[in-house]
Amino acid sequence: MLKRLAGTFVLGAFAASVATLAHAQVADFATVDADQNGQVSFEELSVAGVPVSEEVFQAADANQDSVLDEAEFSTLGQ
Ligand SMILES: [Ca+2]
Ligand SMILES: [Ca+2]
Repeated sequence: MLKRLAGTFVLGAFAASVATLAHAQVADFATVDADQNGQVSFEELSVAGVPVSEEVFQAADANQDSVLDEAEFSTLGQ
């Protein structure tokens, strides 16, 4: 019983830390925009280690120009 409770607690703590990390990475547009051109490409996201799938990237790219501006970037993960 005690062992089972401890396992649940560890899993919960792990999930919380992953969620915090993902949120912090997605929020920092200037860091992800490696060439500082005001737009983030899918490649820049990958290099920055942001866990975004191609489907999520395309869904966030509202004007379909294959890059995310800061407004489009802010919709990632929402
Ligand atoms: Ca860029
Ligand atoms: Ca765009």
